Amino acid sequence: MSGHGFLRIAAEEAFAPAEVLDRYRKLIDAGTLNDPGFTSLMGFYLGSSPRARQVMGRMTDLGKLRLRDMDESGIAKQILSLTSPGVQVFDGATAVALAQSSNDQLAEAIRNHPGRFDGLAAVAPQDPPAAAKELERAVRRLGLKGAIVNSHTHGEYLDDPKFWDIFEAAAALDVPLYLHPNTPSPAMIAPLLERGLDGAIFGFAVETGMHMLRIVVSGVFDRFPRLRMVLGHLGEALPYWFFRIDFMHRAMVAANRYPTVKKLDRKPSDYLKENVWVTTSGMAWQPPILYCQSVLGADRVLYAMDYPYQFVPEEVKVTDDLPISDSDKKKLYQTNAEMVFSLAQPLVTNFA
Ligand code: 1DF
Ligand code: MN
Repeated sequence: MSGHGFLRIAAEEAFAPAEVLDRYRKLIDAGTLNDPGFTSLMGFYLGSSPRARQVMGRMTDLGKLRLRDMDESGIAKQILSLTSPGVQVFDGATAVALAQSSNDQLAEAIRNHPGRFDGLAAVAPQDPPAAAKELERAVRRLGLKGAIVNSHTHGEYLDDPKFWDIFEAAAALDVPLYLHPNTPSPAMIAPLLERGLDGAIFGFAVETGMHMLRIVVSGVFDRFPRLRMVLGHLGEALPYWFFRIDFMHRAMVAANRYPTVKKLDRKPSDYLKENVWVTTSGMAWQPPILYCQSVLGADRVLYAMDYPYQFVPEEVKVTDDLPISDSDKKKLYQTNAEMVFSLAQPLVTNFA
């Protein structure tokens, strides 16, 4: 898998302990959760369709099968994370406990296959101080490289200051926070669900792009200027919107139109260019990859596959064949990920 002068690192690759999938099943069967997106999408993946079996058969594997698929598609390393929606659908106490056990299992898989895996910690936004503590444990004791949050948590978004312990911990530990998609929150899902647009086809991007914009306009990056975040799916469409977002944000601030829309230190797009990295997950198509490299810079775009949801081994050829320099290709596949996730950093083992 070498011989090109680069290693292919895939940055948004999912796994799930069987125990978490069991809990999803129980939650759906109980019928007590108000989250139509979760019920519909996870209900589908826990079912018996060929696609569900093919995805879930790979989801729980952190060994032979996964490594064989990586070898077949030329992936040197997966940066693993607990699948969406992580622990965010559970009650707080359950979520805190499951995040810990999932992170422990992830760390074990990383230890068992040196060089092939790294990982991002699951955290429970339901309990922000516990999430911050678990992130610290995951980074300092388990050697994980950051955290993942799967957009809304019970309909709530991270721009609410009650969640800012999580941003503070990520900034203090100097690790990135990956804002991964989730199905749209209950308050916005109905018209998407009616036409089957709630999931990865489009609803994920509507939900997650909006969530990132809420974070930007709320001033999170003014409060935490060194915070690094990562978005999948080539930035959930936001890079395409920079001009209009900047123009309208400025106009709204000038008109003093909303009490919640305040002047920021910088333009919205400045934060999206300088605090945010984007990955190519699920977007194996040259035009938007080249567009993102041109708008964000070649240092800001990282390769991801989105295994096992998106596993088409030949797709790697799309990125291999990009009409870009060898050095930009190495950034895309390898060095940007090494930089943003600090992959070379040794684990601090003397943390008490
Ligand atoms: C799908 C894709 C489902 C992703 C996911 O979670 C998910 C899909 C249930 O293709 O239906 O996380 N994804 O990461 O793109
Ligand atoms: Mn994904």
